[in-house]
Amino acid sequence: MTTIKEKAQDFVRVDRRDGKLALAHIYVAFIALFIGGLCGLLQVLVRSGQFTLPWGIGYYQVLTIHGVLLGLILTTYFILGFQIAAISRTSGTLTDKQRLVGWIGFWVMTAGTVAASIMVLLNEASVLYTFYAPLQAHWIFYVGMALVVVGSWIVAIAQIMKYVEWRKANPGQPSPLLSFMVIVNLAMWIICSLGVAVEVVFQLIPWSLGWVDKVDVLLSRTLFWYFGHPLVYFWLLPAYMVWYVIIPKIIGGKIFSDALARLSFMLFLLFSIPVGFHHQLTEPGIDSFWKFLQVVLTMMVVIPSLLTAFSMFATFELRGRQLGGRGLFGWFKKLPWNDARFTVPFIGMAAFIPAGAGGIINASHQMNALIHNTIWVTGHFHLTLATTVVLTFFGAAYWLIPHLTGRVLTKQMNKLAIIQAIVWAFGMSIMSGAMHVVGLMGAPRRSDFSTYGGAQQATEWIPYQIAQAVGGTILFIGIILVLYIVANLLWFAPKGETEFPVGEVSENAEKTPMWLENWKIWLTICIALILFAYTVPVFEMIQNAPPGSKGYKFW
Ligand code: HAS
Repeated sequence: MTTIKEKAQDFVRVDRRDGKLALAHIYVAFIALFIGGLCGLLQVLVRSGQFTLPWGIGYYQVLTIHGVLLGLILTTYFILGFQIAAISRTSGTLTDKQRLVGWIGFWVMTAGTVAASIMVLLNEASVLYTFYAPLQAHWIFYVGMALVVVGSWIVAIAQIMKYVEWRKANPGQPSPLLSFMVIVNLAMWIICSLGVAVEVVFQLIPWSLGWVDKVDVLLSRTLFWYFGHPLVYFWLLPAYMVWYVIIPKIIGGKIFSDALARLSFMLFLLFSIPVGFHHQLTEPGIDSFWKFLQVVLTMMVVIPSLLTAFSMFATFELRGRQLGGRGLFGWFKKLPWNDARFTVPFIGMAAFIPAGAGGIINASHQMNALIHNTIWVTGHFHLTLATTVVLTFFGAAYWLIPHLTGRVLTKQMNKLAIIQAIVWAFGMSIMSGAMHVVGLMGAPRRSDFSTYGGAQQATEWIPYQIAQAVGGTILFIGIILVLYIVANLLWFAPKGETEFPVGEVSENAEKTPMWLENWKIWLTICIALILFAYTVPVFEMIQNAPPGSKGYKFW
């Protein structure tokens, strides 16, 4: 096992200039965590029925800030920052041109974030993070969100340029695993975000500016969910990068199989996009055959997660046995439980077992009818995104930030980081557990219970709403703790060298076949699947659109 406080060694360091670009993203991510987390606290208090927001602040305004800042801004910025560092670490320092492209993307995204945030704060865009029509926001909000997407493409281009350069310089060789994973995630992101870009540019902006009177709601939701489901895998895949590539090094083990890791990422590219209808199973206007098809494809996207579970268990068991663990579970005790870089993401992994089971329930058409639009769904994504993914990001921040700032995670901070994760897991178990249970009792999500003195609430829901407030308050303490550790790592921790750990592949693993990196094959299958799943239903939506909602004469 590598020690927590690294001595000056021959680490491969991320170039300081690339590190600055990565850190700029990470700063924005943690600012978003603070503001978004505060709004989360306000929300659970309002839903408990015991608290009313002061100064005329609206519940949906707070909910929009929470969802946009945590679901869209924290994630996108952290992921792009992490990926810049990962590409620079494994494929080499960015050229000046690539870095400049990265900075341009960063500033475009940030201009968009500021514009959209101002509109939400002014209560001109309380449309939630899904900005479903017919809820309408100020046009500046939509332009801001479009800039965030376009900016992210520009940052992505900088990373892709480096990868292409590496491939050209090393013909016939598989690229470094971490770089390959970054590029799969970006390919998925670019293909899926085209959907939301079309929705925003061709439907929502013209409508919010009054250029068209109506908007085709079904089409706009379809374009959103074409983007929205792969969006959740855009969040998940960087966590998987940490699990597959970083964690084996931290525990002193090896990557179980490079080929298996690549295959699982490629399966995500194929199956994460043509599944958006599983968010629209209750919507009329989509033929049940297409819903059925996308439910089948959703079950396919579970497979790479099962491969990941298998691979992680194998890595842990092999390492535990190497350290002398005996019997069925003896190896488990040998893992480095006192190292936050391992334990924090591990808690996230463990949470993914019930979280993933919940996802499978959601995707099953009949069971979806029970939970759709209930707060069960909110419970689901607080386990997946706000626990599995977020705890993995926190665990990664504990070595990434000191690596980039030239500092070290001290023993005290390491201990606090483990406490933070336990606090988080405890608070989340209460909050998300209560959400799941009361969701099954029919409690709706996204409902403002503060009006009419909470009269819309069924009395049997109230104890669970209070439990959510208790869990949410504990989670907010978790946010304060993580921000304290991050501030320490940014500005106050002792100077020193921290490793950016990158695992090596086990010598027993099969050689990686080159077809796994043949983009022509994979992108062709990916596009064919999207066309198969979406062409006919979208054509039918446009053909049967309500009068006036097509807006443009050329439709
Ligand atoms: Fe989901 C709704 C289906 C995964 C996020 N999901 C949402 C929403 C969000 C979200 C944000 O089909 C709400 C959107 C909204 O606002 O309306 N989801 C799935 C399925 C999966 C899934 C099938 N979701 C995620 C992930 C997310 C996420 C990941 C974020 C990061 N989801 C749905 C559906 C809906 C939905 C429906 C719509 C519901 C509705 O009606 O509105 C699958 O990908 C899950 C597969 C995962 C597994 C788990 C594998 C386990 C692993 C851990 C191994 C652990 C180890 C540690 C090794 C099968 C890899 C050892 C541990 C020890 C304890 C020893």
